[in-house]
Amino acid sequence: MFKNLQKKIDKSLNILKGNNKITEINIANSLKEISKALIDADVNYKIAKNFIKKVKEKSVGRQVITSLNPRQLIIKIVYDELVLLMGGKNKEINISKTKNPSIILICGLQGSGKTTFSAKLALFLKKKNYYPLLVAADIYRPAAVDQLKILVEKIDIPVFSKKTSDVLDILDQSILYASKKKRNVIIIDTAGRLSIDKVMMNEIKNIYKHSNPDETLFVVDSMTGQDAINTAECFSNVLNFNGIVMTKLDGDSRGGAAITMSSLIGKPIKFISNGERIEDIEVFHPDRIANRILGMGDVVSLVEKVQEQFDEKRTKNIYNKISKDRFNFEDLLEQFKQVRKIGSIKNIVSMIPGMEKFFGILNDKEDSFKEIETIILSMTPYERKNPKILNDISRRKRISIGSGVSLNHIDSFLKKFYSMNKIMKRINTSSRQDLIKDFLSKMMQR
Ligand SMILES: Nc1nc2c(ncn2[C@@H]2O[C@H](COP(=O)(O)OP(=O)(O)OP(=O)(O)O)[C@@H](O)[C@H]2O)c(=O)[nH]1
Ligand SMILES: [Mg+2]
Repeated sequence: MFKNLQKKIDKSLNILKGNNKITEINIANSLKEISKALIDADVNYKIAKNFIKKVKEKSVGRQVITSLNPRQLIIKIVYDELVLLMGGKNKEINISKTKNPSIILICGLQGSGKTTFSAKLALFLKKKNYYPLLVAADIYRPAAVDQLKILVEKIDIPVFSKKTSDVLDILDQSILYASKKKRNVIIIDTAGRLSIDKVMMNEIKNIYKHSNPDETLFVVDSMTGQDAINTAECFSNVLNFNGIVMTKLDGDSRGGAAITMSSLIGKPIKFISNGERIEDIEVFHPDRIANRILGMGDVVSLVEKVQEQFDEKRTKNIYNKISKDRFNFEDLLEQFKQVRKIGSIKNIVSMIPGMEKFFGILNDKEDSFKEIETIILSMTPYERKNPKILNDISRRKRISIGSGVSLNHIDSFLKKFYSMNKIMKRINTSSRQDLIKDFLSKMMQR
């Protein structure tokens, strides 16, 4: 799924490798390729164009946090836009907590995968400790009942069926059956229908009204590409379904429909069905799919963490402290903690080229991190807030004994801290983040 798209996007982003600033020129080619990749994946041209426009707006001129490179930042921006395009947050299936049984209605075109999905959903819900009952409400295809029974025979989920031409009667009977068998969720598998077939569309409307479902899912075959979107649109004009199920995403589907469906129809994709086995069902999480499409989950989470660390407010605060000579040991400790949050130091360095500058010629600085931390933790709170009082040798001696760090090391740490503070105060830099990073990196050097 999405393999081709992923390959192409990866290639387009690699154009940015080696650049250390985002400019309109250096991302233009990259964005052109991303747009092509989306269109090749069957994303509608207008959507692809709009997508690129948004990515461009968010990236050009944006200052790259120096520990990130433009490629990483663009990956994050593309990722965010993809998540938004796919509907943002995952929307869960509605199952009533009060109504017993809760009713789920499955509808869609012929052959879209309704019956297979109904069985998959039953297993999915069983694993979530529900007691589902499948209802065969396809009165036109006698084999449909057997198909359901075969699908679920190994997983011990009952199927309700009845030979009748009255589909509403099946619904009524199934509810009675469910309460007798202590089943708390009913999944109604309906016959396939075309949106232009008035009789059949009327039937589904009646089923909908009569069963008053807590959740109505529209099943659509992703292999039909743009047509999938058109059918969903037609159905949504007739039936107010809550969510979409995209099936056959394991096949030759290029994925475009799955990417654009929810923004075009205005309803969330709730599940994807990606295989013929009954276990092949997945809750649709836009963020996870975006990760899959980009194939760079580690970069995305890294950028998120780095952005969080260098959030503007905190940076401003530290900057103010440094420039007013009020940066103290507690602040330093806090900065170390923030850096640590990003992950192990070695990992950071291997993942972000810019970080190396941050830590200087950093190989194994974990030790000096620890040593500084130990020194600071051996100070009294008052000392941490007032670095200058450590001029007093007796205090330094006490800290040395408490921390087990030699007086020499403590003195050299303090010397650096005082002089860095002085220098930083005077430096006129355009980037506050650079200033703070330089500060920390100098502190790490011995
Ligand atoms: N590869 C693949 N095949 C699927 C998937 N879902 C369904 N199929 C296959 O698609 C065909 C049609 O699936 P059904 O579940 O019978 O579709 P339906 O919508 O119930 O069909 P009708 O009831 O005739 O309208 C079957 O051969 C399924 O095995 C899927 O996610 N991946
Ligand atoms: Mg069927």
